[in-house]
Amino acid sequence: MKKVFRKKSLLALLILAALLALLAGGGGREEAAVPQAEEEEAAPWAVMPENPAPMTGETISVYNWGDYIDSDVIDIFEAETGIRVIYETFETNEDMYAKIALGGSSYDVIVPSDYMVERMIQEKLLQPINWNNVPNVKNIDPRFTHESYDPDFAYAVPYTWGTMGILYNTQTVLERPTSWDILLDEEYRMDMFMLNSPRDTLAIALVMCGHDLNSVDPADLADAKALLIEQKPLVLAYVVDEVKDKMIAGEASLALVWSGDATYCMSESDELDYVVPEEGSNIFYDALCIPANARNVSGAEKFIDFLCRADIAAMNYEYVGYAIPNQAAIELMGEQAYNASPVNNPPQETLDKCQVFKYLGDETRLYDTIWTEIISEF
Ligand code: N2P
Repeated sequence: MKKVFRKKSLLALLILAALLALLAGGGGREEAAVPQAEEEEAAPWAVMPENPAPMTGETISVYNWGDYIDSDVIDIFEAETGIRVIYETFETNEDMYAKIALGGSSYDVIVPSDYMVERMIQEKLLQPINWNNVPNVKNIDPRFTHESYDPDFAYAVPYTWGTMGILYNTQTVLERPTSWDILLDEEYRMDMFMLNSPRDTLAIALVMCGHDLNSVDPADLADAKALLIEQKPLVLAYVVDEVKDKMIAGEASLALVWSGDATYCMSESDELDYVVPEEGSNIFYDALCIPANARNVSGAEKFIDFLCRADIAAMNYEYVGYAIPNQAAIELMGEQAYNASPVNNPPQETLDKCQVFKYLGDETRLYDTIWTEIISEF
């Protein structure tokens, strides 16, 4: 996967080079001509240290979403600290939770979303973070801290945020969709992907039925279930990370996706666009947390602090593509360039219609049962 914003970075570099050339040569001399654009990308925000630290034998174990970090970031961390990162990925909050709650595995850093942070705090599966050891947390915009899922800002460092919406192919979906209803349009039979993620997909079905996306009313959920079963003949597949390559390859016209994945797809294909339908959607926050049973807490703190560093967060943003709460990184990249993305910087009226998932306590089981029934129904 290449850097999401490579094209933009290259453009910025060219403009800078042109300005420098003008300043240096007054425009007259041959050798001050604008340098040719290199094939490769602009200089990254952060670079590998020239003399990597020797490996210390210390390790940290990180459990993150798929496609959710630039591997260069991990390499630089290892080279700067001598701490080796053992890295594993998951596709949904529920998969990650099941693994941690079963207790068999121990991770030092995990990346749950809002409602899952809330659940894991309640279930004592996370430990409070010692901010003295994470000084770069000062780079996080305070508008993203003290959220409802971690009101005391004690357990979770906001990493990314985004919306859920529809990624669509402008060659086959000729009018920009405004409503989620397009996900029930017979014209797109076997021509759409849905998220293989119970909370996300059920939330959209709830919204399509006119219900609250945090509803636990069995009648509302029965409506959502009926809608998703009715929709099944239109669905080519329920997928998570694979949706990106499939949409770029033009395998379907529509997909329910997270905004950062849309950003990536749109950087790879001019035929794709993203919309948050007018009925509203989910806004999510994914956060760096230390599990209660972490083995290397000090290593975890170092890694989280490293990810909060402005140059590292900027570099990581350009790879991952999801909106970030790191104000220092945004300033480094240029606020204007960062805000230019309508996908990552939606208008306020869109945000006003988006809601955060709440942890639903025991009712979560109802979601899980319904989801299994939907997926296994033919
Ligand atoms: C990245 C997954 C994004 C997580 N592949 C959405 N909460």
